[in-house]
Amino acid sequence: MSTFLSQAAALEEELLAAVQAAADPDDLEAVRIRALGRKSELNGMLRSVASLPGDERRGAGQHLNAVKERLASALRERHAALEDAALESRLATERADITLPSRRQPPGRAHPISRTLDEMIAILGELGFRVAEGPHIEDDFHNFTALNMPPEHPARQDVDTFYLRAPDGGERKVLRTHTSPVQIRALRAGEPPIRIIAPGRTFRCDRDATHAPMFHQIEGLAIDRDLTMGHLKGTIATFVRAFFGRDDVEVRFRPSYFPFTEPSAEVDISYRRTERGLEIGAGGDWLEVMGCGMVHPRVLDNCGVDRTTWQGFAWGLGVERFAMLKYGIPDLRTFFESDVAWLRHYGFDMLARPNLLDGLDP
Ligand code: 2NL
Repeated sequence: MSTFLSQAAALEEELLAAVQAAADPDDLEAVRIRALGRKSELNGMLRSVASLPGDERRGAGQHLNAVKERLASALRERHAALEDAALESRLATERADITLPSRRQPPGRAHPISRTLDEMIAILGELGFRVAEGPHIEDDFHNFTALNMPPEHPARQDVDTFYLRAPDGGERKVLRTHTSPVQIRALRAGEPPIRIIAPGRTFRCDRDATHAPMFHQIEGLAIDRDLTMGHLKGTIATFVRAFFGRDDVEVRFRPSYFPFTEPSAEVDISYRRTERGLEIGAGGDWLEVMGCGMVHPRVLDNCGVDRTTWQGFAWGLGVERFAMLKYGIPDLRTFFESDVAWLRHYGFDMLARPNLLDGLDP
Protein backbone atom coordinates (compact mmCIF):
# COMPACT_ATOMS: atom_id res chain seq x y z
CA MET A 1 0.00 0.00 0.00
CA SER A 2 1.24 3.52 -0.71
CA THR A 3 2.32 5.68 2.17
CA PHE A 4 -0.51 8.02 1.26
CA LEU A 5 -3.18 5.36 1.70
CA SER A 6 -1.71 3.94 4.91
CA GLN A 7 -1.55 7.48 6.30
CA ALA A 8 -5.25 7.86 5.44
CA ALA A 9 -6.10 4.53 7.09
CA ALA A 10 -4.30 5.53 10.32
CA LEU A 11 -6.12 8.89 10.37
CA GLU A 12 -9.48 7.22 9.84
CA GLU A 13 -8.84 4.75 12.64
CA GLU A 14 -7.85 7.52 15.04
CA LEU A 15 -10.86 9.69 14.19
CA LEU A 16 -13.35 6.80 14.44
CA ALA A 17 -11.94 6.03 17.89
CA ALA A 18 -12.38 9.70 18.86
CA VAL A 19 -16.02 9.60 17.66
CA GLN A 20 -16.72 6.58 19.86
CA ALA A 21 -14.91 8.18 22.80
CA ALA A 22 -16.98 11.41 22.68
CA ALA A 23 -18.99 11.46 25.91
CA ASP A 24 -21.48 14.24 25.12
CA PRO A 25 -22.71 16.37 22.18
CA ASP A 26 -20.11 19.13 22.81
CA ASP A 27 -17.29 16.60 22.75
CA LEU A 28 -18.70 15.14 19.58
CA GLU A 29 -18.94 18.52 17.90
CA ALA A 30 -15.22 19.10 18.60
CA VAL A 31 -14.44 15.73 17.01
CA ARG A 32 -16.60 16.59 13.99
CA ILE A 33 -14.65 19.80 13.41
CA ARG A 34 -11.35 17.94 13.80
CA ALA A 35 -12.46 15.22 11.37
CA LEU A 36 -14.41 17.08 8.69
CA GLY A 37 -13.82 20.78 9.32
CA ARG A 38 -12.28 23.05 6.71
CA LYS A 39 -8.86 22.93 8.37
CA SER A 40 -8.97 19.17 9.09
CA GLU A 41 -6.08 16.88 8.31
CA LEU A 42 -8.36 14.95 5.97
CA ASN A 43 -9.10 18.10 3.96
CA GLY A 44 -5.34 18.77 3.79
CA MET A 45 -4.82 15.31 2.36
CA LEU A 46 -7.65 15.83 -0.16
CA ARG A 47 -5.95 19.00 -1.37
CA SER A 48 -2.59 17.22 -1.74
CA VAL A 49 -4.13 14.50 -3.97
CA ALA A 50 -3.55 16.82 -6.93
CA SER A 51 0.24 16.58 -6.50
CA LEU A 52 0.35 12.74 -6.39
CA PRO A 53 1.75 10.83 -9.36
CA GLY A 54 -0.94 10.27 -12.03
CA ASP A 55 -1.50 6.53 -11.36
CA GLU A 56 -2.15 7.07 -7.60
CA ARG A 57 -4.27 10.19 -7.97
CA ARG A 58 -7.66 8.72 -9.00
CA GLY A 59 -7.66 5.91 -6.40
CA ALA A 60 -6.49 8.23 -3.62
CA GLY A 61 -9.30 10.75 -4.24
CA GLN A 62 -11.99 8.08 -4.21
CA HIS A 63 -10.53 6.51 -1.09
CA LEU A 64 -10.42 9.79 0.86
CA ASN A 65 -14.03 10.58 -0.07
CA ALA A 66 -15.08 7.14 1.16
CA VAL A 67 -13.23 7.84 4.45
CA LYS A 68 -15.10 11.12 4.72
CA GLU A 69 -18.46 9.35 4.21
CA ARG A 70 -17.67 6.72 6.85
CA LEU A 71 -16.64 9.39 9.35
CA ALA A 72 -19.82 11.41 8.68
CA SER A 73 -22.03 8.41 9.22
CA ALA A 74 -20.15 7.40 12.39
CA LEU A 75 -20.70 10.97 13.69
CA ARG A 76 -24.42 10.79 12.91
CA GLU A 77 -24.80 7.47 14.67
CA ARG A 78 -22.83 8.61 17.72
CA HIS A 79 -24.90 11.82 17.86
CA ALA A 80 -28.15 9.84 17.85
CA ALA A 81 -26.82 7.47 20.49
CA LEU A 82 -25.80 10.36 22.77
CA GLU A 83 -29.22 12.00 22.36
CA ASP A 84 -30.99 8.75 23.18
CA ALA A 85 -28.80 8.24 26.24
CA ALA A 86 -29.48 11.79 27.43
CA LEU A 87 -33.24 11.29 27.04
CA GLU A 88 -33.12 7.92 28.79
CA SER A 89 -31.26 9.43 31.71
CA ARG A 90 -33.71 12.34 31.99
CA LEU A 91 -36.64 9.94 31.86
CA ALA A 92 -35.03 7.89 34.60
CA THR A 93 -34.26 10.83 36.90
CA GLU A 94 -36.94 13.48 36.22
CA ARG A 95 -40.39 12.49 37.30
CA ALA A 96 -43.50 14.67 37.12
CA ASP A 97 -45.75 14.17 40.11
CA ILE A 98 -49.13 14.83 38.53
CA THR A 99 -50.83 14.42 41.90
CA LEU A 100 -49.32 17.68 43.24
CA PRO A 101 -51.90 20.44 43.73
CA SER A 102 -51.50 23.31 41.23
CA ARG A 103 -49.87 26.55 42.32
CA ARG A 104 -52.43 28.92 43.85
CA GLN A 105 -53.37 31.77 41.51
CA PRO A 106 -54.86 34.60 43.53
CA PRO A 107 -58.29 34.81 41.91
CA GLY A 108 -59.42 38.27 40.82
CA ARG A 109 -62.75 39.73 41.92
CA ALA A 110 -65.38 41.29 39.69
CA HIS A 111 -65.82 45.03 40.31
CA PRO A 112 -69.19 45.88 41.90
CA ILE A 113 -70.06 48.02 38.87
CA SER A 114 -69.56 45.03 36.55
CA ARG A 115 -71.70 42.89 38.81
CA THR A 116 -74.42 45.54 39.13
CA LEU A 117 -74.51 46.02 35.35
CA ASP A 118 -74.79 42.24 34.89
CA GLU A 119 -77.72 42.09 37.31
CA MET A 120 -79.52 45.03 35.68
CA ILE A 121 -78.98 43.65 32.17
CA ALA A 122 -80.27 40.22 33.27
CA ILE A 123 -83.43 41.67 34.82
CA LEU A 124 -84.19 44.03 31.91
CA GLY A 125 -83.32 41.27 29.44
CA GLU A 126 -86.00 39.14 31.06
CA LEU A 127 -88.41 42.06 30.53
CA GLY A 128 -87.62 42.04 26.79
CA PHE A 129 -84.91 44.72 26.53
CA ARG A 130 -81.78 44.08 24.47
CA VAL A 131 -78.42 45.75 25.04
CA ALA A 132 -77.33 48.45 22.60
CA GLU A 133 -73.90 50.09 22.60
CA GLY A 134 -72.30 53.11 21.00
CA PRO A 135 -69.19 55.31 20.99
CA HIS A 136 -67.92 57.23 24.04
CA ILE A 137 -66.89 60.08 21.75
CA GLU A 138 -70.03 61.56 20.26
CA ASP A 139 -71.02 64.40 18.02
CA ASP A 140 -73.16 67.29 19.12
CA PHE A 141 -76.18 66.04 17.19
CA HIS A 142 -76.45 62.62 18.89
CA ASN A 143 -75.55 63.86 22.38
CA PHE A 144 -77.66 67.05 22.38
CA THR A 145 -79.55 68.26 19.34
CA ALA A 146 -81.49 65.06 18.60
CA LEU A 147 -82.51 64.98 22.26
CA ASN A 148 -84.35 68.27 21.84
CA MET A 149 -81.45 70.32 23.12
CA PRO A 150 -80.66 72.65 20.19
CA PRO A 151 -77.48 74.81 20.44
CA GLU A 152 -79.16 77.65 22.32
CA HIS A 153 -81.01 75.34 24.73
CA PRO A 154 -80.38 76.29 28.41
CA ALA A 155 -80.21 72.62 29.51
CA ARG A 156 -76.90 72.34 27.67
CA GLN A 157 -75.33 74.53 30.33
CA ASP A 158 -76.64 72.19 33.03
CA VAL A 159 -74.26 69.42 32.14
CA ASP A 160 -70.55 70.04 32.34
CA THR A 161 -69.38 68.60 29.07
CA PHE A 162 -65.88 67.42 28.17
CA TYR A 163 -65.15 68.82 24.71
CA LEU A 164 -62.48 67.50 22.38
CA ARG A 165 -60.34 69.89 20.32
CA ALA A 166 -62.11 70.67 17.05
CA PRO A 167 -60.36 69.50 13.88
CA ASP A 168 -59.54 72.24 11.31
CA GLY A 169 -62.84 73.40 9.84
CA GLY A 170 -64.69 70.60 11.65
CA GLU A 171 -67.04 70.34 14.56
CA ARG A 172 -65.73 69.61 18.05
CA LYS A 173 -66.74 66.24 19.47
CA VAL A 174 -67.80 65.55 23.05
CA LEU A 175 -67.43 62.72 25.56
CA ARG A 176 -71.01 61.54 25.82
CA THR A 177 -72.70 63.05 28.87
CA HIS A 178 -75.34 60.28 29.00
CA THR A 179 -76.00 57.04 27.10
CA SER A 180 -79.01 58.58 25.31
CA PRO A 181 -77.03 58.99 22.04
CA VAL A 182 -76.89 55.18 21.83
CA GLN A 183 -80.67 55.17 21.76
CA ILE A 184 -80.81 58.01 19.26
CA ARG A 185 -78.65 55.89 16.95
CA ALA A 186 -80.96 52.89 17.45
CA LEU A 187 -84.05 55.02 16.77
CA ARG A 188 -82.55 56.37 13.54
CA ALA A 189 -81.26 52.98 12.40
CA GLY A 190 -84.23 50.70 12.86
CA GLU A 191 -87.99 50.54 12.64
CA PRO A 192 -90.04 50.43 15.86
CA PRO A 193 -91.14 48.56 17.86
CA ILE A 194 -87.94 49.04 19.90
CA ARG A 195 -87.00 47.81 23.34
CA ILE A 196 -83.38 48.51 24.19
CA ILE A 197 -81.15 49.40 27.10
CA ALA A 198 -77.94 51.34 26.78
CA PRO A 199 -75.51 50.53 29.62
CA GLY A 200 -72.09 52.12 29.68
CA ARG A 201 -69.67 54.87 30.63
CA THR A 202 -70.63 58.51 30.65
CA PHE A 203 -68.52 61.60 31.29
CA ARG A 204 -69.11 64.93 32.99
CA CYS A 205 -66.63 67.56 34.05
CA ASP A 206 -67.53 67.30 37.70
CA ARG A 207 -65.83 65.85 40.76
CA ASP A 208 -66.84 65.86 44.41
CA ALA A 209 -68.11 63.43 47.06
CA THR A 210 -71.13 62.45 44.94
CA HIS A 211 -69.87 63.09 41.37
CA ALA A 212 -67.10 61.44 39.37
CA PRO A 213 -65.89 62.64 35.94
CA MET A 214 -66.62 59.15 34.60
CA PHE A 215 -69.61 57.15 35.78
CA HIS A 216 -72.03 54.55 34.44
CA GLN A 217 -75.61 54.79 33.30
CA ILE A 218 -78.24 52.45 32.09
CA GLU A 219 -80.88 54.06 30.00
CA GLY A 220 -83.91 52.23 28.68
CA LEU A 221 -86.13 52.94 25.72
CA ALA A 222 -89.38 51.32 24.58
CA ILE A 223 -91.21 52.48 21.45
CA ASP A 224 -94.42 50.90 20.21
CA ARG A 225 -97.87 51.86 18.94
CA ASP A 226 -99.65 52.31 22.26
CA LEU A 227 -97.20 52.45 25.15
CA THR A 228 -98.32 54.58 28.09
CA MET A 229 -97.06 56.00 31.36
CA GLY A 230 -98.63 52.87 32.91
CA HIS A 231 -96.17 50.64 31.06
CA LEU A 232 -93.36 52.92 32.22
CA LYS A 233 -94.41 52.69 35.86
CA GLY A 234 -94.87 48.92 35.68
CA THR A 235 -91.47 48.40 34.06
CA ILE A 236 -89.65 50.56 36.61
CA ALA A 237 -91.46 49.13 39.64
CA THR A 238 -90.72 45.58 38.46
CA PHE A 239 -87.10 46.52 37.82
CA VAL A 240 -86.36 48.10 41.22
CA ARG A 241 -88.13 45.29 43.12
CA ALA A 242 -86.16 42.65 41.23
CA PHE A 243 -82.91 44.57 41.64
CA PHE A 244 -83.24 45.02 45.40
CA GLY A 245 -84.70 41.56 45.75
CA ARG A 246 -87.81 42.55 47.66
CA ASP A 247 -91.37 43.18 46.56
CA ASP A 248 -92.19 45.64 49.34
CA VAL A 249 -90.31 48.47 47.61
CA GLU A 250 -92.77 51.27 46.90
CA VAL A 251 -92.27 53.47 43.87
CA ARG A 252 -93.35 57.10 43.58
CA PHE A 253 -93.33 59.25 40.45
CA ARG A 254 -92.89 63.02 40.89
CA PRO A 255 -93.39 65.45 38.00
CA SER A 256 -90.11 66.80 36.68
CA TYR A 257 -88.53 68.16 33.52
CA PHE A 258 -86.16 66.76 30.89
CA PRO A 259 -85.94 68.22 27.39
CA PHE A 260 -86.22 64.74 25.84
CA THR A 261 -89.35 63.51 27.64
CA GLU A 262 -92.86 64.89 28.07
CA PRO A 263 -94.24 64.35 30.60
CA SER A 264 -91.14 63.75 32.71
CA ALA A 265 -90.83 62.33 36.20
CA GLU A 266 -88.35 61.59 38.95
CA VAL A 267 -88.65 58.16 40.51
CA ASP A 268 -88.43 57.78 44.28
CA ILE A 269 -88.27 54.45 46.11
CA SER A 270 -89.25 53.72 49.71
CA TYR A 271 -86.67 53.04 52.42
CA ARG A 272 -86.13 53.32 56.13
CA ARG A 273 -83.16 54.13 58.31
CA THR A 274 -81.85 51.37 60.55
CA GLU A 275 -78.95 51.19 63.02
CA ARG A 276 -76.93 49.70 60.16
CA GLY A 277 -77.81 52.35 57.58
CA LEU A 278 -80.32 52.56 54.74
CA GLU A 279 -82.71 49.69 54.12
CA ILE A 280 -84.53 49.76 50.81
CA GLY A 281 -88.10 48.45 51.10
CA ALA A 282 -91.12 49.27 53.26
CA GLY A 283 -90.58 52.47 55.22
CA GLY A 284 -91.75 56.03 55.36
CA ASP A 285 -88.84 57.76 53.66
CA TRP A 286 -88.24 58.38 49.95
CA LEU A 287 -85.06 58.23 47.94
CA GLU A 288 -84.71 59.70 44.46
CA VAL A 289 -83.09 57.11 42.18
CA MET A 290 -83.79 57.90 38.52
CA GLY A 291 -85.46 60.05 35.91
CA CYS A 292 -87.92 58.97 33.24
CA GLY A 293 -90.75 60.04 30.98
CA MET A 294 -92.60 59.60 27.71
CA VAL A 295 -90.29 60.17 24.76
CA HIS A 296 -90.74 63.74 23.49
CA PRO A 297 -92.40 63.82 20.03
CA ARG A 298 -89.61 66.13 18.84
CA VAL A 299 -87.05 63.41 19.63
CA LEU A 300 -89.07 61.05 17.43
CA ASP A 301 -89.14 63.71 14.66
CA ASN A 302 -85.37 64.15 14.92
CA CYS A 303 -84.93 60.41 14.43
CA GLY A 304 -87.31 60.02 11.50
CA VAL A 305 -89.89 58.12 13.55
CA ASP A 306 -93.51 58.98 12.77
CA ARG A 307 -94.91 60.63 15.91
CA THR A 308 -98.51 59.89 14.85
CA THR A 309 -97.88 56.13 14.84
CA TRP A 310 -95.23 55.58 17.52
CA GLN A 311 -94.78 56.59 21.11
CA GLY A 312 -92.94 55.25 24.10
CA PHE A 313 -91.09 55.73 27.32
CA ALA A 314 -87.50 56.11 28.46
CA TRP A 315 -85.57 56.26 31.69
CA GLY A 316 -82.04 56.85 32.88
CA LEU A 317 -80.26 55.85 36.07
CA GLY A 318 -76.82 56.01 37.60
CA VAL A 319 -75.30 52.54 38.12
CA GLU A 320 -72.93 53.63 40.93
CA ARG A 321 -75.83 54.94 43.00
CA PHE A 322 -77.74 51.66 42.70
CA ALA A 323 -74.61 49.65 43.53
CA MET A 324 -73.97 51.82 46.62
CA LEU A 325 -77.53 51.30 47.85
CA LYS A 326 -77.59 47.53 47.28
CA TYR A 327 -74.09 46.71 48.50
CA GLY A 328 -73.67 49.31 51.23
CA ILE A 329 -70.78 51.14 49.62
CA PRO A 330 -70.61 54.53 51.36
CA ASP A 331 -68.33 56.59 49.10
CA LEU A 332 -68.67 57.02 45.33
CA ARG A 333 -65.00 57.94 44.88
CA THR A 334 -63.82 54.50 46.02
CA PHE A 335 -65.28 52.90 42.86
CA PHE A 336 -62.49 54.37 40.77
CA GLU A 337 -59.47 54.10 43.07
CA SER A 338 -58.55 50.54 42.04
CA ASP A 339 -57.70 49.77 45.66
CA VAL A 340 -57.08 46.01 45.80
CA ALA A 341 -58.15 45.73 49.46
CA TRP A 342 -61.41 47.50 48.58
CA LEU A 343 -61.95 45.15 45.64
CA ARG A 344 -61.31 42.11 47.80
CA HIS A 345 -63.98 43.39 50.16
CA TYR A 346 -66.64 44.67 47.76
CA GLY A 347 -65.82 42.58 44.67
CA PHE A 348 -67.50 39.37 43.55
CA ASP A 349 -66.26 35.84 42.97
CA MET A 350 -66.03 35.53 39.21
CA LEU A 351 -66.23 31.74 39.27
CA ALA A 352 -69.46 31.61 41.26
CA ARG A 353 -72.53 31.43 39.07
CA PRO A 354 -75.01 33.65 40.87
CA ASN A 355 -78.66 33.71 39.97
CA LEU A 356 -78.82 37.26 38.67
CA LEU A 357 -82.60 37.03 38.50
CA ASP A 358 -83.06 36.16 42.18
CA GLY A 359 -85.49 38.99 42.77
CA LEU A 360 -87.64 38.45 39.70
CA ASP A 361 -90.85 36.39 39.82
CA PRO A 362 -90.79 33.39 37.47
C1 2NL B 1 -81.58 60.88 34.70
C2 2NL B 1 -82.57 61.02 33.65
C3 2NL B 1 -83.35 60.13 31.62
C4 2NL B 1 -83.96 59.54 29.41
C5 2NL B 1 -83.02 59.64 30.39
C6 2NL B 1 -84.15 59.28 26.98
C7 2NL B 1 -83.53 58.81 25.85
C8 2NL B 1 -84.12 59.03 24.63
C9 2NL B 1 -85.29 59.70 24.53
C10 2NL B 1 -85.86 60.16 25.69
CL1 2NL B 1 -83.38 58.49 23.20
N1 2NL B 1 -85.30 59.94 26.89
N2 2NL B 1 -83.57 59.07 28.18
C11 2NL B 1 -85.28 59.95 29.68
C12 2NL B 1 -85.58 60.44 30.91
C13 2NL B 1 -84.62 60.55 31.90
O1 2NL B 1 -82.35 60.19 32.56
O2 2NL B 1 -81.66 61.54 35.68
N3 2NL B 1 -80.62 60.01 34.52
C14 2NL B 1 -79.59 59.76 35.47
